[in-house]
Amino acid sequence: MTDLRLGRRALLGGAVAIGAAPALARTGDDTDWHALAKDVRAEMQWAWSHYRAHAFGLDQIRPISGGADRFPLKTQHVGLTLIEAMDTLWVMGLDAEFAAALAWTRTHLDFAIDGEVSVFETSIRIVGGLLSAHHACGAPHLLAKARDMADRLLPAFATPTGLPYRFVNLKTGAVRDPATNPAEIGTFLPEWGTLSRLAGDPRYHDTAKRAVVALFERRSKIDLLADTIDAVSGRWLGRRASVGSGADSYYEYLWDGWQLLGDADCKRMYDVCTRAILHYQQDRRGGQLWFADVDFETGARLSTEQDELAAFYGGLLAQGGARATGAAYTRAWVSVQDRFGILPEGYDYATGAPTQVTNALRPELADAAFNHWLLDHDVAWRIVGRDHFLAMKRWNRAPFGYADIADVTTRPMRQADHCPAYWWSEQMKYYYLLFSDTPRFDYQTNYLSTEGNVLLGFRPADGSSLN
Ligand code: IFL
Repeated sequence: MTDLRLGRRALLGGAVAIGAAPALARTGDDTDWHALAKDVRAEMQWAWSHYRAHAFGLDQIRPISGGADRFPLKTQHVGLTLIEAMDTLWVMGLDAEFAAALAWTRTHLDFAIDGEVSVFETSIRIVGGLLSAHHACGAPHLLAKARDMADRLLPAFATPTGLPYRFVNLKTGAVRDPATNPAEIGTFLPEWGTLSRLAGDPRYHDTAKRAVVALFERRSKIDLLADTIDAVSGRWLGRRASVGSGADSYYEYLWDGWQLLGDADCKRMYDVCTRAILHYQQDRRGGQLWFADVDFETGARLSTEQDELAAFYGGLLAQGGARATGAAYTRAWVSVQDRFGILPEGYDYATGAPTQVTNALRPELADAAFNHWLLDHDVAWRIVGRDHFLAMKRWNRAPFGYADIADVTTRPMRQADHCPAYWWSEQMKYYYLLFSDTPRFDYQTNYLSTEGNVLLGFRPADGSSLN
């Protein structure tokens, strides 16, 4: 197992301007950022009060009706929102709310359920959520439960290739669906590396690393990955190379393996993949930078449609050193936000038309703004985050919390009765960290997972260090 090396962000820090950013040069000078942070915190507290009253311990509150839905199991609640919200409550100083959630976890977390979950979703949300809550407060049972869940996911990786099946039964270990993708293969290492370090058991780290490397070794001759692969045979089933859905966090976690764990293999793999993506997928049109989907073996262009999920990618490119390119890509997404208010789930940059008019209360643009801001502290990124928050407050606020949008092109926007649990872990935390300058977070040395879980960087108010 690789030695833990902390703080790539600290090493990369320093005042580097984002370059000429006319599209971002909007008024921000008069914004009272700390007052805005208080508003974010108040919205979190308000939404939490509804979750507490109507759905406490259930997976996801329905923000229009006040009901609840289940995820990641179909048959039973596991308290997903509560797990995802905990470290956000903590970093916002909502200590009474955090304490109530922590008390619930002491008696209610039970993962011995005869039901099937997505291995990827369960790891980033539940293993990651429990680890970040443990990082916040040090409670040993949170670490034990994170480990218990990871143990239940491990059977999915028992394939000849080391690539995981997509689904596993939490009680029986029965696996299903080997037709998987880069994101569902390679989004484990920061959480599982952290778990190995804390538990003193290398199996989690080594299993996650094996899967990442096994996929990388199957890249094409031009160093691109396709979107679908058979976990048992290791044969590609698709041809589309993309930075969006199905691929996104594979690249994110290559960089993160280096950033959090100091794993030089991950840095090398990140550099190889990124060089190929920049060479074959970059598409500059009308003064904007986009990333086309291409054939993974020839580089031939397949599509100019972008998933909203890809809006995180500019922040990742900047973290990896390509700051101007990353900023240009994020600015392209900001121009779409300026047009629609809320990003559509799918957008064709060739036609300028949405290809999917929904929005699943997505955090990606706020995520990118936060990552850019951590690197250069340019107020332009705070403004992007501010506009993202204010648009969300205007269009997504519902009677019992925040809701998805069914159609971003209607006015008023039509809402859908669903609040994904990542909302509690991601954008609310990104906004707050971006605006608040809270002493509970180390802005130099930190690590946030793809789900916004803080695995490194929490600080107690008294300045001592946390676990
Ligand atoms: O689960 C979230 C996470 O950011 C991710 N993919 C999609 C979700 C948010 O849109 O990796």
